[in-house]
Amino acid sequence: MSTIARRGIHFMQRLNSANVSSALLEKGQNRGELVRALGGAVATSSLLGVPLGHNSSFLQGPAFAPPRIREAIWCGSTNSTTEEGKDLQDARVLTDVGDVPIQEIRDCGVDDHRLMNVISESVKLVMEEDPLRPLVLGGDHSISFPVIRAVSEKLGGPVDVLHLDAHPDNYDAFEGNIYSHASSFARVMEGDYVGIRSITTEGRAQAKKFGVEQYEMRTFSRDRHFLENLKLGEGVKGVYISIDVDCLDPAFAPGVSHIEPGGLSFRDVLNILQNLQGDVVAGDVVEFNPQRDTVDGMTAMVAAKLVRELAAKIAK
Ligand SMILES: [Mn+2]
Repeated sequence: MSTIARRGIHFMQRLNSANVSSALLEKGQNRGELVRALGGAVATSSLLGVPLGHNSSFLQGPAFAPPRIREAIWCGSTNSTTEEGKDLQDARVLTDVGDVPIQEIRDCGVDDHRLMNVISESVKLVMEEDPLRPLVLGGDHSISFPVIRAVSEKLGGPVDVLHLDAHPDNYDAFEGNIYSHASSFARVMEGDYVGIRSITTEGRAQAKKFGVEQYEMRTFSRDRHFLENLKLGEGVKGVYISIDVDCLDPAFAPGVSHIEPGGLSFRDVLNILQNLQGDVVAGDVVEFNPQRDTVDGMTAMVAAKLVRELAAKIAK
């Protein structure tokens, strides 16, 4: 039996032992309802896969990432506890609502404008199920725009965006594509960026235009103390964290489309995440490209640990 199937059975056994009503278990499809029945969760991270890779300017492999990340989250080589001690097997910490069927929708001839709306609507559906909060598995970085739009619309106001990336992704329309993975943050239009090390003149001009704070790798050692003690989300609806796996140095995460040496270490990213003060309302982990990973799936494990620690940050 696959690990994921076995985990599904454990999930149902836990619900049974927690005296969740059998009528609810039989319906069984509504994760929000099941988590509420367990009681005691203020916020539960809910995986939502968005297997979209066609807005990449170079390679399209990120479309294959969500199942590889799930497999790595539940891989028997590690346990289900996060660094600060949350148990991912507890459905109040982490649950999963599956993938948006991106390819099937595209096969019906749906264009990108409508596809972005489908992604936004899917995120809103997750958020309707209190206490679920979306933790989105990319996909290329173009998905952050419809996800952040949905989170902000659903919460009724702006959120602070913490964006960790080798690239600012703020071209107005990269190669003419307004939905390009290199343009998602021009659409989002505001946020704080960390880890930038591949930036063009347009990237700097766009950041200035939108009032974005950028922290570059070349000055990271100077900014480290500040970035590892961020306080975000005050006066807005919360904090959104978008992690492009290529924010990491390729020594830590070779399985990405755009290999850019000189990045953050895995521990740098965890320090930023774990010390961040603020209400994290949603997030994404994007741009893992399984087609460029090592044979033993090292980057899948790296992406999975980013998801696990981000899940712990969201859940309470
Ligand atoms: Mn990037």
